[in-house]
Amino acid sequence: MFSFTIFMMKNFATLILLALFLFILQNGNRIEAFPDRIISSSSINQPYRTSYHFQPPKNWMNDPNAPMYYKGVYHLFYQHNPYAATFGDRIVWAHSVSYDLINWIHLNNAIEPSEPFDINSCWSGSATILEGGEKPFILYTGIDENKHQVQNLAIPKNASDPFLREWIKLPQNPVMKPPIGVELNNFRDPSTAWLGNDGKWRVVVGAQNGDQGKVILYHSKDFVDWKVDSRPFFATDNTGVCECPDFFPVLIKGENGVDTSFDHQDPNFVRHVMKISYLSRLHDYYFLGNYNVFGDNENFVPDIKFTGTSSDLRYDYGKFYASKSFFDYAKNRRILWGWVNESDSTQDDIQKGWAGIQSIPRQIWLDKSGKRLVQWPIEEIEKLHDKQVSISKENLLSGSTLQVSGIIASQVDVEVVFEISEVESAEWLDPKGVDPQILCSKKEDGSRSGKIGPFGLLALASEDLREQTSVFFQIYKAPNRYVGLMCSDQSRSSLRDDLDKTTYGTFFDIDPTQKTISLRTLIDHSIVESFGDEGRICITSRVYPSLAIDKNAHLFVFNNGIQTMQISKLNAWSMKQAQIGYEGNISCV
Ligand code: DQQ
Repeated sequence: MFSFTIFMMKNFATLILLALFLFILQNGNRIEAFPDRIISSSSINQPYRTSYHFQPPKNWMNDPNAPMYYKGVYHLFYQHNPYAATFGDRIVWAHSVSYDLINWIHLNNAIEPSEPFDINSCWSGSATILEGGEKPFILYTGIDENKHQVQNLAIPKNASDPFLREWIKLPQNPVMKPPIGVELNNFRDPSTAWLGNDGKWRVVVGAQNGDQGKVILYHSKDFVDWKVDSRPFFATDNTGVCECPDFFPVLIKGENGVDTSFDHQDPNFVRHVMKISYLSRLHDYYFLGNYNVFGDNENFVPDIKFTGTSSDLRYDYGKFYASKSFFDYAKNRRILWGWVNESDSTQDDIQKGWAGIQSIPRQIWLDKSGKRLVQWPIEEIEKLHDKQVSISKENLLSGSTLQVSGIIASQVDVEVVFEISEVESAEWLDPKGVDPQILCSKKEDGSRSGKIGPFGLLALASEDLREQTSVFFQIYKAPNRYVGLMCSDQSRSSLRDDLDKTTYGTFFDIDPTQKTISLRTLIDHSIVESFGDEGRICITSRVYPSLAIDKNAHLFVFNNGIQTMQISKLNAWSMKQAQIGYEGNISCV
């Protein structure tokens, strides 16, 4: 019999429900119902806690680690400081499980510093499931007794426990030490491994030497004894360390995902993605390209090299870092998680008692153009859809703002499709050398105006619009093509002035035959997570309104362009709270 500690129970009825829920779990039956959430996002003291984005009960969280699907259960581990709302020098792997990636049960920490090879922190890593889905291995970075970075292996104590509650560190640890040409404190974040046609496992690890960022390849026959490949698998100059490399195949056609070990030799079916988190920029960049295996020589060659300019491809042009994907065997899809950090001060985080949330898990696949990836919130979030309001075929005249009433605008999923007519009349802009982020921040007489756009949404807005986070598009005619600009402007997101209110933005290609442009935005108290042009462009921001809180938050659609825009359709759903259970010695804010 295991014991449970339940904190912050508001009433006896909830306690009974939770006990019943855990009793059923303990007896091996899968149930979909979760107990009522214990922390209320609408609490006066906690207006910025989210309702349906993943976050720990309290304290600091950063990178998602080792997401996986195992024996009917989704697992998310994450970098966590259990002692404070700030990053620390004893980072652990916290652990939560879910049946649907939306409702979660927080478990005890899975991996904590305890041995010479990880005594100063257990940093990021990944899971690989071996032996036909029966044996999950975790490779993670340990900060050892000398503060050097090494890679370690952990396996479940009891692989038949679908919750994988307890983990054992292997006696062979560390299984990788910084090789020659790699800095001792810049060697970290092993990826999910893949199996080559020669029966050997491969894994990549992020590293740095001088200003060069490197991704280093290792081989192993047994997953325990690893041999380094002395040639970098992938490298970029003047970038600094490559954190959290993620390397995986994507199908050329279709939205399904494939296992990381999918036949890597077949270029007719798959392309490869290398994602790097560059610490120097705190952004996640991805490269599409070829995975080459020529005898002993293996590398990844990107179609387009890193330029260090705004034309490099990113998963998200706002706040989104240290992301990790996994192949979901249950639904044949690849799912991406990313860490979304705060935009308030460390002092604010200490006061709130927490910092860091995860993005909504996103399904990810290759766009039909083959030139970029598409990301879309997993279908399961629709389970949280509550009251719906719709608008269709409504004209938005130049300078107009239309309120979307009848929903809880502080926790909403909204999708709007605008009709683009007369794209030929778009104003001229040569995007070469123009920084989209600066263009997004430009305001003429307080409100931008162009021919087609800006048009979009005002999220987490106060009734008088003094507070608003505006997510919008503007369309331009460029040399030989049309381009869209997508922006998320946080400059008026709060009356508070002690916040990072950087405006985010990017250019993207518009197909001239395209008649509509869509924007889906997930609003959740302090996060505005947007998917533009059917998920080809994502921008996530963190905002902390002082007026537009809970029931005082409003949602508007607007058009500041000269040309009338038609809302072809708009659907908005108030979102229910995700249900969160607690097991083990977990305490809440
Ligand atoms: N976070 C981890 C590192 C990783 C970094 C430490 C990325 O392993 O490189 O918490 O955010």
